[in-house]
Amino acid sequence: MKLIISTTSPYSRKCRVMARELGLADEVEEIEAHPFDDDPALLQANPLGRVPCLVLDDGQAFTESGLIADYLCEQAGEPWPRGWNDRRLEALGSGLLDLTVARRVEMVRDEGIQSEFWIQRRERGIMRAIDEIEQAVGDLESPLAQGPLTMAVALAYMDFRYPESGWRTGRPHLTALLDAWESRPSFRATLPPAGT
Ligand SMILES: N[C@@H](CCC(=O)N[C@@H](CS)C(=O)NCC(=O)O)C(=O)O
Repeated sequence: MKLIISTTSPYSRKCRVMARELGLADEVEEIEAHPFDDDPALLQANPLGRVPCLVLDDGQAFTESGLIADYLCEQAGEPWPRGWNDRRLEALGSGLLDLTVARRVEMVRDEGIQSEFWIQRRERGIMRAIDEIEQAVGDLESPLAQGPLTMAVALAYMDFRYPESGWRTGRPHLTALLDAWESRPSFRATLPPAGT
């Protein structure tokens, strides 16, 4: 199968980390496409024009990182716990990702059309979400599940695109969660290239 990705996309990173963690790296060929270049291979696989997109050997394409993550877990024999608590944590982590990406999109618009209203609205949402997540991950048994991974990917993306947020201050559980993921080869192998 082929996984169409961008190396700076946190949604792509989640799927790339999972392929490595689940022992599927040899079966998942990564193909790079920058979504804003309207790469024909990406548009053919995913009419939404977004990464990641997983294309199976029979041509069937899966969009949405959460769906791709579930598919990869099934292929690997469901080695990670996946109850409602994990799904709840994953939804919070995905929401944090969405807000952080939306903030970034607003920040890179030309100055004249940037909206301070939307930037501030996203930032308030991000801070409320990480406070909630700090409580929610307090008694996690293991970082190896989709919920904690999604949160770790979102926090790493904040370090990458919103480093001035200062999210670590007063949030020891989140700091420990990202530290745990950053020590893993799968996470190190999927770092966005420097200077991007
Ligand atoms: N909900 C989607 C979001 C994917 C997404 O927004 N990817 C971004 C890159 S980080 C993208 O391809 N953006 C291009 C666009 O929105 O046109 C998922 O979880 O896969």
